[in-house]
Amino acid sequence: MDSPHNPPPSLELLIGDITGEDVDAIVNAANSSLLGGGGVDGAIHRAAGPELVEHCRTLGGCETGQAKITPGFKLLARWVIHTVGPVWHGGTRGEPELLASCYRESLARADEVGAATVAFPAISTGVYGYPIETAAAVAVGTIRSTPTNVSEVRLVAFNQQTLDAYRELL
Ligand code: AR6
Repeated sequence: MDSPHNPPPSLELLIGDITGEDVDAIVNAANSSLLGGGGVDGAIHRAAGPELVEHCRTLGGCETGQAKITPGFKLLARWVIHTVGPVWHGGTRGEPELLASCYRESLARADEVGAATVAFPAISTGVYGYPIETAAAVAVGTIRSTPTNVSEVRLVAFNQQTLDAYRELL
C-alpha cells in the first residue's frame, strides 16, 4: 500500500524523445480509444511495435482522466501507462481537475506494478491544446502532492517552451 510518509519522488527534467527513456514505466498521452494516434502516442506505438496496439485492443478504451497499464514490448521501459488528458476548452470544463487526475492515476498504476522510475510527457499540451504554463503547474503540483512509492519522476519535454515552463517551477 502507499504510505503517506513516503517522500515525494525526485523530479528530473530533460528534453528529448520519451520512447528512449530507460525507466520502469513511460506514460503515454493517449486518446480514449487507446488504439494509437499522432504525437507522443504515435511515437510510443512505433517504438513498442505492433504487439502494443494488439494488447490495447483488449482494454476497452480509457476515459479522460483515467489511466491503464500495458507491457512496453520492444521499449526499454517495462511498462507503458496510457492516460487520456482533457482537450483544452478554455479551462471551464474541468480541465485542471482532469489533468491532475491523469498524473495521480498514472502514479497509481505505477505503484500497482512496483514501478519506481516513471517518465511523463507533457500530457494534453500538444494536439489537445492545453497551455503549457498551466499544464506544467498542474503536473508538478500533482506529482509533489500525490502519495506514491515512485522514487523518481522524469518530466520529458519535447521542445524548449515546455522545458522552460518546467524550469520556472523547479
Ligand atoms: N517524446 C516526448 N514528448 C513528445 C513526443 C515524444 N516522442 N512527441 C510529442 N511529444 P501530444 P496530447 C510532446 O499531441 O496533447 C495523439 O494523437 C508534445 O510536444 O502527443 O495529450 C493522441 O492519440 C507535447 O508537449 O498529446 C491523442 O489523440 C506532448 O508530448 C492526442 O494526440 C503532448 O502532445 C493527445 O493529445
